[in-house]
Amino acid sequence: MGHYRSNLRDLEFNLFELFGVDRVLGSAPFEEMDVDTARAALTELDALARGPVADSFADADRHPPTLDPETGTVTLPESFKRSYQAVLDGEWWRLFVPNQLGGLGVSPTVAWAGSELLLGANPAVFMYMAGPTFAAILHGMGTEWQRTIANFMIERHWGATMVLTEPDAGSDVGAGRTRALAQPDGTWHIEGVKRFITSGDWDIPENIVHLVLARPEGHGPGTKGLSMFVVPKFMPDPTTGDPGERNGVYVTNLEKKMGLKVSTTTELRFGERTPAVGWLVGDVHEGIAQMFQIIEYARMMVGTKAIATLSTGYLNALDYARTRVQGADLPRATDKSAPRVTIIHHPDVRRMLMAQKAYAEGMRSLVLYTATFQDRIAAAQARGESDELAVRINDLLLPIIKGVGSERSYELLASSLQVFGGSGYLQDYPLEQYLRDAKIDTLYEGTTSIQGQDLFFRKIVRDRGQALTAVLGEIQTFVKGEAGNGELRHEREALGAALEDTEGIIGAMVGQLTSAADDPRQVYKVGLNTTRLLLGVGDLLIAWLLLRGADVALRALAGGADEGRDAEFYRGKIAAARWFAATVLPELKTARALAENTGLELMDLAEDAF
Ligand code: ST9
Ligand code: FAD
Repeated sequence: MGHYRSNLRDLEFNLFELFGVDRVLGSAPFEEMDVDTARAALTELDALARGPVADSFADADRHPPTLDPETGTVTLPESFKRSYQAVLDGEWWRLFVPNQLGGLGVSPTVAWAGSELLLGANPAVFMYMAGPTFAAILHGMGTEWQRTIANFMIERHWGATMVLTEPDAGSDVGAGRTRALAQPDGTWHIEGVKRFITSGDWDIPENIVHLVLARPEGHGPGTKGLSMFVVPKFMPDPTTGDPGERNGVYVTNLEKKMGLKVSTTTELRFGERTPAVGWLVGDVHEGIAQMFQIIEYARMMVGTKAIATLSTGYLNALDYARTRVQGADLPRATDKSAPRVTIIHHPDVRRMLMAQKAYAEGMRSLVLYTATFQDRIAAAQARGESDELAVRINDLLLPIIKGVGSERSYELLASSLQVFGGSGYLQDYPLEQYLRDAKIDTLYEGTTSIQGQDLFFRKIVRDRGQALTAVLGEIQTFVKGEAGNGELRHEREALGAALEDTEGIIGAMVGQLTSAADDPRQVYKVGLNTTRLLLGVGDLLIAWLLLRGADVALRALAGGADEGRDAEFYRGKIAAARWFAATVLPELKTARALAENTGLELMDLAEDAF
């Protein structure tokens, strides 16, 4: 059996039992997909993910890509290429491509559910598939010529990168120094050094298109002075797309990393050997806003990747706990002749397993709940309308998926490994690689600090609380409702208290921000609380979604769910929700007290005292 343990049952539970995605399938723009086709697609993806995609997971880690510094070309391990090819052959690269550009007509909910399967099995395979998806975004904002390039990217399966980071411009993208020089023929020459660029070179696609942020001469400082350029590795023939002359962008370093080794992380130098020719995207200087269309997609992807890894980590740990025999059952621990039991009998192992289960399933619900707003956005667009509230809520939830998804997954993957005891530390099991591969998720696409700030300053304060109020309002309705038919009364009360505590944290932070108008140092207090808020809102949402799931499960059981697998599945959903409400939600009270009593001691402390 391969390393990957998927949870197709829970994905389908979320889609069709919890969020009623069947209601949007079959109507524009998803008219080509009904529930049966969606289920069939997920079943096929599941088999592909557990089989050929997962196959190269360990081998590609042990035999990472190599760089030829002379030519700047990168060679991927053969085993990995086979996994990539299997996804390509299955036409799954069309997953996020809109219908009119050759997509599969899949709703975002179904597409993200399918993505979890690939991201859990071998995340780098998914990431190398960026070309057609980035092309679809470029198509939406590019000039006619750039739309032609986008079509080449889709039809010919080119690679693509997003190129922001520089040695002195990481979180602070606006500090970028890469220059763009306008040419008389309307093209631009890009000059500078970018670092940490994912998929900067690899030896499968015939061409790679770099989407690069650079500062045109004379433009102002910060992110607003940056523009976005399309810079191909090979200049394409304008009619056929055939790769022509080599463009002046080269990989000059391949980073050696802790994990996710098969995903190349490269230094890219522009314009050092020959000019690096690019085109200004859309002929407008709106680089950071354009790049954020890609970043938003990538942040959702990173959160989903992390959560997918936690889920397989948990299911591997569960398998191990069911078979590993060690020690006696605790009530008989003093009886030295008592039979030895499997470790799933031990309370502390159960504690670890339940934390992993509840977070993995709760965060899966969070991803798919967010995707329901992407479904709404797409459906409104198909009607020629715009669903502003759905856009705002999607924006609000993205930093939570990315920030909470990555932090909690990494933290709990350590517990998955712990369940294996010393064996988890060995390469005999996938856990040590899961942990190494998942650490990056708290770092790239904006660190957790950046997600927390994005949540508070942009998605709450700047939004004037509109999206937040809508979501918290739904939670309040659930608290006051009858969900669970009496059986979830205590849990709904706990959720109500946690909702008040979350509002308390936000209230405290808004107060701190307001007092910064008179005393600017007060804003430090906000900065001391942004990650606390991020994790707290995450816990609140996870609890709410788990309880909604428990409500569905209770009704399924009352309706006579199949004894055996199905009934146990539903009982597991109820148990996870109850455990989360009883164990995690009370922590929000402490978080609130800490937020309300935040002082400036930490900021007053001299650096030498640290
Ligand atoms: C990276 C890549 O890390 C990692 C992995 C790449 C993997 C690629 C592969 C992807 C997978 C694809 C696969 C598909 C396959 C599918 C098929 C499979 C089978 N939302 O606040 P201000 C904009 S890349 C929207 O003043 P500062 C906005 O335009 C590197 N827009 O910021 C705003 O203007 P306005 C990632 C936002 O102080 C403007 O920015 N690096 C948002 O100037 C200025 O805003 C990072 O992420 C937002 N949330 O700059 C950098 N926020 O206000 C992290 C800002 O007028 N750092 N804008 O609307 C930050 O995010 C900083 O906060 C900063 C600050 C740079 C924005
Ligand atoms: P820094 O910005 O130096 O941050 C260091 C620490 O300080 C962090 O803990 C951070 O949270 C904190 N910090 C920084 N600023 C603030 C602040 N204002 N407030 C509070 N805390 C702050 N980039 C691309 O453009 N394209 C890619 O494809 C890409 N792929 C990557 C792949 C890998 C494997 C890696 C490691 C990185 C990749 N990156 C890519 C870059 C990645 O997005 C950056 O590493 C990330 O944005 C953080 O920047 P930094 O590493 O310079 O850290």
